[in-house]
Amino acid sequence: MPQNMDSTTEEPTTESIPTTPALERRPLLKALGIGAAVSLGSGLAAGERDNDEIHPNYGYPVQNPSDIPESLQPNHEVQLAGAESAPEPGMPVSLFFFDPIGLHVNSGDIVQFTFNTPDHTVTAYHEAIGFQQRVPAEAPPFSSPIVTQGGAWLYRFDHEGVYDLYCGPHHILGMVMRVVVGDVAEDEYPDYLETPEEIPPFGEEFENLLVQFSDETENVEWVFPTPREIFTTSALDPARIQDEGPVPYSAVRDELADPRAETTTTQ
Ligand SMILES: [Cu+2]
Repeated sequence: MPQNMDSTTEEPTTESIPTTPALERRPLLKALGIGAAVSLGSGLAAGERDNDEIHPNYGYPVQNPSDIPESLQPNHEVQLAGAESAPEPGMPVSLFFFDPIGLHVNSGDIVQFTFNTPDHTVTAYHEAIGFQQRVPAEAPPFSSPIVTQGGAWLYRFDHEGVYDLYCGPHHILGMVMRVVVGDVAEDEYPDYLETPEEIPPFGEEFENLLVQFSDETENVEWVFPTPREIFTTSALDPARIQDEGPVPYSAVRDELADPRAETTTTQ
């Protein structure tokens, strides 16, 4: 009996040898990329894109505007621009800006944002991104990546209303813009147009900080236009954007340079 037991336990150990090639097949499958092919077939993995779809959160970046497919040809274009000359005395110091800075589009229109200068984003004011939501309630939080210089980013504006946007790297320097989607009558204006105090002032914040940390900065003056100042110009009034079409950056800059010019006409 013990001999039989020994022979039965010995047999499987000798017979188990043929199973080793089966185990070695796994690295081979991996090397051939067969595992990867299976997951690709199950749909788009996170971060990949369908070539004809503008992602609701991340839009559609291209390294070169000539790479934009025929089905995504834009209806409008906005430049992400930088100042070409030194600012004149008395003018706000606008180093980077959207141009046009006010735009009227139809619901479903595609806007191409062209990165003429480096290091920008196109980002929605949204609670999920850390600011008061200043896009329609149905709009998701969205942002472009930092697209390479000369590239572009597409976004489709699907919801009627007012979209306030900013550039992440240059928000503090007043790089913001407004898009009005569809026909928005004055009695349909969103509540956030009534709360400009929720828009970062930056200037006041930084003046206060600088004074706190050094006596030498007591008389410091913030020379950049603040997002709050820009959004409250009459040039970016949603009715005016709808009536007059694209608002060039220069309209806002000129208004900020001499605010009395706007008020004297009404007095
Ligand atoms: Cu920027």
